[in-house]
Amino acid sequence: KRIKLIEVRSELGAGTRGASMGPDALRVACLNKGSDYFRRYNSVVTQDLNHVLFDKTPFRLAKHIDAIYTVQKGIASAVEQTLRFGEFPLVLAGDHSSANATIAGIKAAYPHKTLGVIWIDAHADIHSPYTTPSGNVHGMPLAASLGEDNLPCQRNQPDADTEFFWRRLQNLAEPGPKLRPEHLVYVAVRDTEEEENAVIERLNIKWIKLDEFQAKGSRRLVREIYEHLRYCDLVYISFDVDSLDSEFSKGTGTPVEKGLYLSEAENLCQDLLENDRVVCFEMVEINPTLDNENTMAKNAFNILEKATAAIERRLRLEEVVSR
Ligand code: DIR
Ligand code: MN
Ligand code: MN
Ligand code: MN
Repeated sequence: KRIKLIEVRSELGAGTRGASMGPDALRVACLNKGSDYFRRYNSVVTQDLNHVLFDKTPFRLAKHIDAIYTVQKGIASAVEQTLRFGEFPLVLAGDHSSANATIAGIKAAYPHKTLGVIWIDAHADIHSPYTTPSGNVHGMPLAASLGEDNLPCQRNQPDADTEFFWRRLQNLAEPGPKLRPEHLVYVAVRDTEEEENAVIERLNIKWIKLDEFQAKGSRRLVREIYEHLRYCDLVYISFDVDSLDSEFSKGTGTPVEKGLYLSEAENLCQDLLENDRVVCFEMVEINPTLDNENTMAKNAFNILEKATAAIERRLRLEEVVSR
């Protein structure tokens, strides 16, 4: 079993331009470090539609949601095909709206399995067009995967076209919710809106804050996370680089203070990825146009190398066992 890189050069869901160059920034960090990472793995690049950014979008409450839907179909199908081929999809994406498609792709490959999601991010990304303060779709992937609109907290009235595409995202790859709230775990989330806090509370979503992580340490927390996800057959880990402290994450659209230290993120990803139920890892939101000396991608690349090494150790182990 091998790792396959899936590069998503889309930034349509972000509020700031430049995240589509995130995968390229990681490549540059790799070259400067003298690593052969990007030579070791095959990669596919999914279709992007970034040219629509030059047009004014009619979707004020979910900007470019029509093009995002097309992009997401490509991502879901690449993830599904990779899994069906027996490979491990490692997704390097621009903006985080991609995660709804990654989740849909995993569910399409394993329709009868229960999926758990570990969301490492400064943000909860659980808005809908009915609650969004910004209209940026990268703040919505989890609501789409959960099939959640959060109508009790409605503050916007999306038009029929927006609702049409929002339903398409919620029903991507196959109809119905892909994820149940009890199978979602937040780590390092610390910048949320009222509407998000309300839905997190109503759905009773597990939320591990930074002080708890730091008090217990990575090992123990990872054990607790997998205990919480004990009924899940498969696990997907989504890593938004703004989970890192803003000191290390200048090159991302929305840096937030009081986040993970580099070594904490490395240990967390490494420990999480040693679990044999993990079928996919994703890293998102690197924006080199906001950066200085490509620091964000250099930091993220170190985490990516550690995470990948943990996946490789596991895949080798599984090979020995199955022989
Ligand atoms: C804010 C910011 N919650 C929004 N979200 C994200 O616009 O929905 N920033 N995901 O990275
Ligand atoms: Mn995010
Ligand atoms: Mn199907
Ligand atoms: Mn974020």
